[in-house]
Amino acid sequence: MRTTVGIIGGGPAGLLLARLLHRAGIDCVVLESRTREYVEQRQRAGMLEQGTVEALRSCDAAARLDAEGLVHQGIELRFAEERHHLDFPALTGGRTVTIYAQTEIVKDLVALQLAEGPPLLFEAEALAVEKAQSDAPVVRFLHEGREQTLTCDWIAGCDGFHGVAREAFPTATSRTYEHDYPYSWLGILADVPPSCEELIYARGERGFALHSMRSPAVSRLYLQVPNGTDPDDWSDELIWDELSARFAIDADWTLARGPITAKSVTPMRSYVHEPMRHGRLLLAGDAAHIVPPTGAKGLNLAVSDVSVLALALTDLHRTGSTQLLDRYSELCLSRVWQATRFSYDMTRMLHAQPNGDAFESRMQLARLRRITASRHAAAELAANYTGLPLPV
Ligand code: RFL
Ligand code: PHB
Repeated sequence: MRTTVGIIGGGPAGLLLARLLHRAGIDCVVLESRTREYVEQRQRAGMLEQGTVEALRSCDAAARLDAEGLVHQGIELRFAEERHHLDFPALTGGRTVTIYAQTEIVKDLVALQLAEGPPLLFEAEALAVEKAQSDAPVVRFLHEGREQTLTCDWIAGCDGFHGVAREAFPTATSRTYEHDYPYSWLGILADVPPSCEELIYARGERGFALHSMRSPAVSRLYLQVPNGTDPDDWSDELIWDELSARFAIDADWTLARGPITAKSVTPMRSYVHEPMRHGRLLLAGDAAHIVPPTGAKGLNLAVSDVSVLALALTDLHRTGSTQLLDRYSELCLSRVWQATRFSYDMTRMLHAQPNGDAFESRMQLARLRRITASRHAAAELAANYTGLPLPV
């Protein structure tokens, strides 16, 4: 098989890149190791920056998002038995965020791609990227029981954190930066209308909790839990009791309960791989970087990476210039590091320290008080949360 851009991974990064390239008249093939059902059901992100919504609109992939997405004007910070609303449009000159599940973005992009192209192969597992520094790099992959090769002009490694693309980078010129956090998130989906209009980020001595949602009928909630927690150790009743305790504020507010339909534990990690390009292999999304979910940046970064990549490949296709491609890694990493910093700061500000460090606890409160007392500090949070501008 031969194509112009070989895309490894059919998550949001790979699927959106394929859509953007297809619309620009550049042929590509997407190889996805899992089944269609699996990628369409994988529960993950839900909060989209305005730029992410605009990127999906730009390639006519936002019809259902525009009909069903919930536009939010801000978030609530809850701490020390106080609630504080951050008004994003007022703080950012009109920017908002949108709740629309990653599962739905994936379903929309898969349906478009199967209907309009380019080729999308499920159960096609990339084994390795070879000859990345030549003019004809190759993906070796397994499909329908036999090993095959896809020869490309360019390869996009959109295969997530556990993918194989990153392995093709030589260790001598690669650097990784990592930070693990001493806690995880227990996430649930529940068939109950959200008890809030906007997301609530709650900090307290019992630990962090987040109230999010998927639709007017489905809530998504998270609890800070110790690393290594087995979700089966948490009964539904225990989860609701703990969530109620962490969000407790006054007699006027109660958390509505309902049947829990999914439950899982996610560890928290920051990770950046530099550079994001080696020869004709370019990494995008979780394949190159991971952030803890507190800042809601992972999916949004995947979208901004592929927006830059599509622009660079389109520029090459139209003008023959590799100027943008040559700066791909540098352009993406500037935004990646800002999102890494923001996610780290949000995480550190809101989670209880497992060792009960009293000084750290006071620092968290001081940071939160600064944000709620100073319009300048609140505007800084709002600018990062709603999304910094694309580097191009
Ligand atoms: P993905 O989604 O992991 O997709 C990679 C795809 O590559 C496939 N693959 C391979 N295919 C072929 N050959 C191989 N060898 C392959 N190896 C892997 C995989 O099957 C998969 O389909 O990466 P991508 O596209 O870069 O997208 C990144 C996002 O999924 C991720 O950053 C977000 O989900 C992170 N995240 C959040 N991000 C946000 O922006 N806002 C949020 O509100 C938010 N909440 C979250 C989150 C992540 C969470 N978890 C579970 C980690 C909440 C949670 C709980
Ligand atoms: C979600 O809706 O899954 C979500 C929202 C905001 C976050 C993390 C996850 O910070």
